[in-house]
Amino acid sequence: MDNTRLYKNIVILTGAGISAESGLSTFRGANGLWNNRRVEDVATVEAFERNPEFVHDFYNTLKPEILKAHPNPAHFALTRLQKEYPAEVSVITQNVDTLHEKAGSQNVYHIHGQINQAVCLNCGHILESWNDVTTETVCPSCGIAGMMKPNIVFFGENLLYMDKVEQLLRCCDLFLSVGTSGVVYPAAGFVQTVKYYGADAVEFTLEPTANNYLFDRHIYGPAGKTLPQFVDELISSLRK
Ligand code: BV8
Repeated sequence: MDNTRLYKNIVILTGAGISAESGLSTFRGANGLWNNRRVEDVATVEAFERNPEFVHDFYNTLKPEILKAHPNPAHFALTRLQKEYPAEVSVITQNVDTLHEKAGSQNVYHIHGQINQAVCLNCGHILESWNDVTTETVCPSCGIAGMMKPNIVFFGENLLYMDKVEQLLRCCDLFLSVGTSGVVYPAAGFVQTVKYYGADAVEFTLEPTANNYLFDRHIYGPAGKTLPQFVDELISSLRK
């Protein structure tokens, strides 16, 4: 990997680890969200059909903590990269929090959905709300009650923005994967796609991940420290 290379299309994939230093739990690490509950009971279509109140309640309880969280230096490093590096810089996030937007990032694609959105299963309207959404919530567009689902991509559901994502991955020449364990597909397979198209790929996590053999470079440590340093290196390389 050549640090002085001038990149044109940078794609960053983020996961729960980039929000860890903002105080938000990851899924599979120590006291992860999935540690004391079965994914099948919360984040699957069957779970929602079986017990929509339980699933709504799970996400409603996460909203206040996510709403009050602040972006950390890792989020701000990506915003700086977008502002100061002469390339198309896109953020594909698996996270349902809005910390990238709070840090001022543009071109953010929430492929697993967003906690502050619900979708009407009757008419497809997207309701933006940090308040509780329940089985009683009336859709402001079609007026039907009880058809709102958290706009979260459950296991077994297709991801959002995949046409745009496929186009970004094909044109990418630098791929950064930040704070993701590389176990959930198809996001965990994005690195394979960008490598096929000749990109350089760098992974930022705390420890080796499930798909780490596919990356050219591994930078272990808290992204709040490692990512600002890396962005600094990229921007200073412009002046060489
Ligand atoms: C789909 C919503 C087509 C809920 C989520 C068998 C084999 C392979 C694949 C499959 C299979 N069977 C089924 C599948 C497909 C399945 C899948 O991948 N399953 C896996 C688990 C085996 N995928 C799907 O179903 C996807 N859809 O494929 O559609 C289809 C259609 C019909 C039928 C079949 C297929 C849908 C996937 C989306 C599921 N929804 N979340 C919610 O968010 O509440 S997934 C969930 O995991 C989150 O979105 C999360 O973002 C994602 C990944 O987790 P991570 O972000 O990586 O978090 P994690 O805790 O795991 O790791 C944190 C990392 O950060 C660690 O590496 C750690 O080291 C690091 N870290 C921690 N702190 C820091 C740090 N790094 C840096 N600094 C720090 N400070």
